[in-house]
Amino acid sequence: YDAWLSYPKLPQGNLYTQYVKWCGAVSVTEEQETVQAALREWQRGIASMLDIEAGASPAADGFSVAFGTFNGGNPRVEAIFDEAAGRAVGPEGFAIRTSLTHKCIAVGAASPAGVLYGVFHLLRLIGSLKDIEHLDETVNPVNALRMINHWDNFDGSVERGYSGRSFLYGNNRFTDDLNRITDYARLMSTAGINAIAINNVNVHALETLFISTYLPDVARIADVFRTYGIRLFLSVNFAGPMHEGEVGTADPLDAGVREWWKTKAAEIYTVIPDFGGFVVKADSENRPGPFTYGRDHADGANMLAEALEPFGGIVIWRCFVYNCKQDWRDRKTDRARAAYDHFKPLDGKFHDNVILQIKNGPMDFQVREPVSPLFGALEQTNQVIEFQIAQEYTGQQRHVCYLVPQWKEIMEFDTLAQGGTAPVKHIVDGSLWGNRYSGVAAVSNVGNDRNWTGHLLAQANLYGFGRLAWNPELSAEEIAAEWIALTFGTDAAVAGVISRILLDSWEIYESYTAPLGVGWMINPEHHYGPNVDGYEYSQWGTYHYADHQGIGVDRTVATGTGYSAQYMGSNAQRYDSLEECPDELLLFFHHVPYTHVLHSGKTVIQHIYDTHFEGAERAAGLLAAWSGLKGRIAEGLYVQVEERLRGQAAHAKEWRDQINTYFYRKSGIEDSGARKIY
Ligand code: GCW
Repeated sequence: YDAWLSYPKLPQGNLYTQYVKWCGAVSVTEEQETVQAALREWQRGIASMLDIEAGASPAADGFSVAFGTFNGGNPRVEAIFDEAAGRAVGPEGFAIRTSLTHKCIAVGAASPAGVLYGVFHLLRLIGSLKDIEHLDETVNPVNALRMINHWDNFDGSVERGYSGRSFLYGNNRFTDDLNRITDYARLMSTAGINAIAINNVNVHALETLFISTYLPDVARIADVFRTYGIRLFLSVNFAGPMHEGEVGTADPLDAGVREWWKTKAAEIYTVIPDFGGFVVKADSENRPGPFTYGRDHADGANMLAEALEPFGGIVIWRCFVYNCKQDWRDRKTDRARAAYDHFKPLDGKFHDNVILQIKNGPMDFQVREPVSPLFGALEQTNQVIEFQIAQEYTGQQRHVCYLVPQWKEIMEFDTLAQGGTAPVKHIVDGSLWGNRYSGVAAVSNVGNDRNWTGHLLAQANLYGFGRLAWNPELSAEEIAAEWIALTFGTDAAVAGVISRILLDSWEIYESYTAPLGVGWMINPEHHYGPNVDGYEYSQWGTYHYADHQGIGVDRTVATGTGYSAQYMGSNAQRYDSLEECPDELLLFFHHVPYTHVLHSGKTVIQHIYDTHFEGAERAAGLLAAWSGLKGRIAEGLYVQVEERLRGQAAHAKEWRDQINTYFYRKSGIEDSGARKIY
């Protein structure tokens, strides 16, 4: 339950002695609630890790820790940081410095939230056994918006939730358990999150009333979040004005509709003065939107933006827009093209308090997809990238799949925008185009399960997302190491095993599921488990086109959907070319015979067999590796992961067999290794 705020007890030794020396006294002078929350976190952490109380008065030998805002009146903070030091610290950043002269480690920040981030930074250093006697760092978050999207419904269900039910609502009521929400806010803020949308983007009837009838309940959650530097957002129903029967249309150009939204915005800000804004899924998967009135997404988004602008609110408009009533015979309509086709022509038409939220890939959070070509294509539009921490298509938190390496790869992808080096990370952090708003968002993976995420190891994705959003330069290894130390303690052998499991897990999951970027091959609706043709004849535009000769989607310019041309320069060329296309995305871009030879030297069919046999074996290996931890970590933690890894190993075999058998029968080609194919 405490996750990365467990603060495991540290081993005796030189560093332990060092920590005890410095941390026995703490000086905080501000009453401000966020600074006080930081103090509570500090005292909790120190008591648990070091077994000492951090008292208010300096210890006899004079060593102490002090923290506060630069102008908050804490004499030690003010003595240790001069004005120049303060200037280097951004609105949410902090400086941390060990002063031997003052015998004080000071954390100074421009804002209370910065103090909280800084204090947790120091706790993290201690929790990972780092020296704290020579600190001198200034740390600012790279991304301004670091956001979590909940897909929680008012009835307590969670769309694509794999960790129990919602802890925000149940039975169409807001929860009374503000303690859990407070702990959630602690977890989120210490991971660096500063914005949370609390309800599903599919806004149903009652949730439509969150901006009216239920506003007081929403405000109670916003109060909790505020203490932890988190702004609350709501997903809204584009047809809201009609829903309440006050206006007969939701046409964004209708004066009455515009007035309605303005009034709503004003009402919201009277009770939640720091309200973040709206998240909107419109004209997507049967949700209402501006298309009904012959208007476009810019008309829709701008209308809401005008209503929020006077209060500093923003509109986060999702780009997950595509035709979900397709016919598999139609080879020209391509879901992958949709986001770009819809939004590229609107570049520059959005108000500057609108942010487009773009899923990382053109399809839908598959284990492997190319990066959305909208990144780099929108030069005059604020944008955030949307990841999915919830493992909808990556094992649903029954399989371990540490997603930070995938997110890193996406952030590093060079879009070649402006003809130069333009990785996704520089687009979403706003530095490439100098956007007013920018950042990173992700769909949450938490629920009311005791351990928050169902699979204990899925906590690493939640923590990892926050850390990566804060600083995309952190490596997947570093993030894993931090999370492991904070959760399991500092035993190096334990860390080695867990780190390996995490870092191998994405590749392993990919290897026994859908091959070479083709995606899907899952059971319809709930999306769990293998079903090669599960989506092959559906309306959702998710096909692999496997027949007895070959497999893959032709997205080339000459003979396919032309999707490859949505990329820039050599990216377009590389994907379009059968010779140059990277193996892992081959079937995303090309339809090839099973005998096509990959860069790896293997045929496509042999690749499928090999990866599936190896993948299932490696999944079993994860369980074996974990078994080595028995007795070395808390039994409760050990057992829950063991149970999941056991399930994964068995399920990976099922994947292996379903996929291999299907393609063996389709292709009629034998496995060169003559292994058992059912
Ligand atoms: O990934 C798909 C999910 C839907 C989801 C949709 C979206 C909230 O299967 O459950 O709806 O994407 O992102 O809007």
